[in-house]
Amino acid sequence: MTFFKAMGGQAATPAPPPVFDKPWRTVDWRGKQRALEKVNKYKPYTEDQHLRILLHGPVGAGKSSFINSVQSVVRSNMNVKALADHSSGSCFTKEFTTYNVEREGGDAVHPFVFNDIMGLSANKGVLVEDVKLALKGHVKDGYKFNPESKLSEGDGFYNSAPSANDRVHILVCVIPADTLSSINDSIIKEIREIRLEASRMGIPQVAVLTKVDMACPEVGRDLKNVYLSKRIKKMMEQFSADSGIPMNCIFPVKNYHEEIDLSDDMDALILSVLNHIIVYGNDFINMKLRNSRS
Ligand SMILES: Nc1nc2c(ncn2[C@@H]2O[C@H](COP(=O)(O)OP(=O)(O)O)[C@@H](O)[C@H]2O)c(=O)[nH]1
Ligand SMILES: [Mg+2]
Repeated sequence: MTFFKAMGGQAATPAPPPVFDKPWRTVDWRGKQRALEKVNKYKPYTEDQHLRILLHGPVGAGKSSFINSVQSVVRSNMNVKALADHSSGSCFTKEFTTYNVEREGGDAVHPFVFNDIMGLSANKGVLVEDVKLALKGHVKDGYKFNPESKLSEGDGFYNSAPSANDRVHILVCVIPADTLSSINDSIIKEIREIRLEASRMGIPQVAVLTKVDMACPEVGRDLKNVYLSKRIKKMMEQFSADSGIPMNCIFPVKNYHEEIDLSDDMDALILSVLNHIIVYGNDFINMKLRNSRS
């Protein structure tokens, strides 16, 4: 690496290194089993309750890949039901679908579910109004989002009496690190709008910054560099400022996309965000439960 360049006989200032001396957030890279146990032990307070996690974000951000990754990590087995779209740019996820996560062994499911909403995009994504309906639990499984008009109350897919299981307990914004800087302003505006609506309902929110392997060469080389990379930290700070999501609720991950075997480093980051999602989402479930009893 050339740190010094001769310029008119004078040495130029050395380029600052792309990494910090110490990681700015700690990750237990060897704590996979502990993190997995935490996920496995999770049980909502009431028996038939489950925690509904709604993912939203631009098309191609890695929402489907994130669900796939969670399913793989939690089962300790690569998930072959590939939901991810390989030709990014189009809206692959068109129907509102609830995804279960199987327990290891495959004979039972975890008490948390995902919904992967069709990507936001400047002109043909899901309407913000529909996302708001989904947050409240008004959108039934199988509904095909229509970018031109919102789901109306008379529609067969409109759930007029959502149960505690139908409503969303945590909103997860998924954004791609590699193309973050070129995300359209109108998409950022939509993300803010959805976030504000969720805040009004008291729904907690986190953001997942995907594709960190593609956004920084140091991270691409070794995922353990994720909290050493100045570039990734800067991206997270910028997104935090733009979206209003605090830094401590933003988590970088690398999703499974081309790997054929599980990797402990990838799992550590995926399980870290999943455990935070479960804790925040469960707090909201309990808050709702207290309110309904008082
Ligand atoms: N390198 C890399 N590629 C990813 C990652 N996450 C997703 N991808 C790829 O990005 C593309 C879009 O992902 P997808 O999950 O379909 O995005 P969605 O539209 O938000 O559901 C796919 O080709 C994935 O394989 C990641 O963390 N790193
Ligand atoms: Mg998708």
